[in-house]
Amino acid sequence: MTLKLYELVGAGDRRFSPYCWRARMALAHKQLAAEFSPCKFTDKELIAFSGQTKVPVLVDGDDVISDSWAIACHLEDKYRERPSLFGGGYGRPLTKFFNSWVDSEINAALIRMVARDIYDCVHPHDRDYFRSTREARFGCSLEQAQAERPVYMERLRQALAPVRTLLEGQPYLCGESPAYADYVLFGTFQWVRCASPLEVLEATDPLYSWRERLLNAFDAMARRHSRLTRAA
Ligand SMILES: N[C@@H](CCC(=O)N[C@@H](CS)C(=O)NCC(=O)O)C(=O)O
Repeated sequence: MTLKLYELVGAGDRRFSPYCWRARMALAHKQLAAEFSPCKFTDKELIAFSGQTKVPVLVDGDDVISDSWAIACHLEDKYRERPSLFGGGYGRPLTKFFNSWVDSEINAALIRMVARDIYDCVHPHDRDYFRSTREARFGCSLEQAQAERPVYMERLRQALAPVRTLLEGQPYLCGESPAYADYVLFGTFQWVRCASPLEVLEATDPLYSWRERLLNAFDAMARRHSRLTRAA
């Protein structure tokens, strides 16, 4: 039975959602083929069967799963014989903590830094929706949010310090090979890479080399996608 992942699509077929990238990388890790079904922000009717309004949504036979964390747990539990996303034991709760930390500390800072750039890359039919919902959330215009970039860049640099220290001693957050915690944070960098010209990592940063390794993973799946927006 083919798995189907509903994922966000922008102008020019860009796939830039950080949460959809988590699901894509998790599927690749589990060596599962899937059909990818594009869904604009305003295509709410396409995913109404899932009982909520956000992507990613995974359809796996009779199972319909929304939320990237729930999708990762579903894949781990249903495909136990395949490479593990969490590594067993306390790997899952610790990864859940990391998932929440990335959402609240990293993604929340980054969205303000690239909100105006994302506006340019969402599908033209989604632009008004994106602007009105995000400006209501930020309490200011997309342009004002993005103008605060230096403040949030510094906040991001400080927040990522422990991750940087870890990557000075090992190639992936999960050790010698990547697993779900790597995909959680990678989704964030892939989001920025696909949606904005902003380079948030310097070439000397251990996070930069880590991101390069993940761009090359699974036959360079993520690198091929970011070619839509970047030369590399
Ligand atoms: N906690 C959810 C967040 C999913 C989410 O926010 N998805 C965005 C796309 S990046 C979305 O569908 N937004 C719909 C909207 O803003 O209307 C997850 O981890 O999957």
